[in-house]
Amino acid sequence: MGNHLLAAHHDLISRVAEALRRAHHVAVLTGAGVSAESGVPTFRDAQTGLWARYSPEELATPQAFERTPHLVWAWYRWRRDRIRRAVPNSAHRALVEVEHRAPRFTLITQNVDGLHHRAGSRRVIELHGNIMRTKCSREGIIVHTWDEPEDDAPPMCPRCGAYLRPDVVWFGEMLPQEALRAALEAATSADLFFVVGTSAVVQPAASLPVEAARHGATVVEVNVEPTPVTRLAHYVLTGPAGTVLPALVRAAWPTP
Ligand code: BV8
Repeated sequence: MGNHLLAAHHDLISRVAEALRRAHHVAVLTGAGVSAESGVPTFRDAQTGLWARYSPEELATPQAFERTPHLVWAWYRWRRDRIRRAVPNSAHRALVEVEHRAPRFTLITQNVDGLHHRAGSRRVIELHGNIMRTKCSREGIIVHTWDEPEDDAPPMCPRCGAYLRPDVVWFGEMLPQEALRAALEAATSADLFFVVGTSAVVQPAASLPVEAARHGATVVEVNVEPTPVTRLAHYVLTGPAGTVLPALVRAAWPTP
């Protein structure tokens, strides 16, 4: 990054850090970009290997599970294995620090990888569920242990025999009502709203920064590229979340 860019960036960081220090309620919406530096592929990353020929939108649906349960189950098992090997990165850790410092803090994530919890975040709203949780596809109850079948077939519910499925929200499925309500309440009451590492296209999550701005919040976007949120953000910090967020925390709360 050239010196002039660095200087502009530095000035921007200082102004956002000042807003962070003064904020009463900080709310943050994260997307796959905060887990990218932990090696968890984002939805926009080209899928690799066997999955290269599929797009997440066509696999993360009830129809796909209905039609090809083995394929969808195998995709989630592959993703769970990658997530188990991933560790939270400095972006996740910076958000834990903000949670400790802000008078009120709400973390709303679209991610299903559980890395915010593993980093130490406590107040986390998981809008789209959690890939490490598995439920009965018929009863919806969470199942903790099951017999892994020999082939790629999804395991059966020990109670009713229906296929098990990941406890995530698929396209076309309703979001968990309580999570969505809490996220909307946070977005409309926050005075500082961060949007970090999301392409901001998936609804209704992508409406949260719009609601926040409508209710007078200062909106800060952290991303490596422009998104539909960029035009409504008051501050746009362009760069990887793993670099920008720690720099913000250091500037807001310098440690001796
Ligand atoms: C609902 C869980 C309604 C599953 C996910 C037309 C047709 C059909 C449906 C719709 C339609 N129009 C709108 C819809 C609704 C649909 C939708 O929004 N579709 C989109 C594609 C247009 N939404 C839904 O279906 C939702 N439900 O609307 O229900 C309803 C109403 C009544 C009755 C019944 C139903 C459900 C949406 C939830 C889907 N599930 N995930 C799983 O994980 O397998 S969504 C999934 O993609 C993620 O969870 C995430 O939310 C979403 C987008 O991903 P991002 O997180 O943004 O990641 P992405 O890869 O896109 O971008 C990464 C960003 O990070 C980029 O900007 C990149 O620049 C940046 N980045 C990269 N590296 C870094 C970085 N930034 C910073 N630092 C870095 N290092």
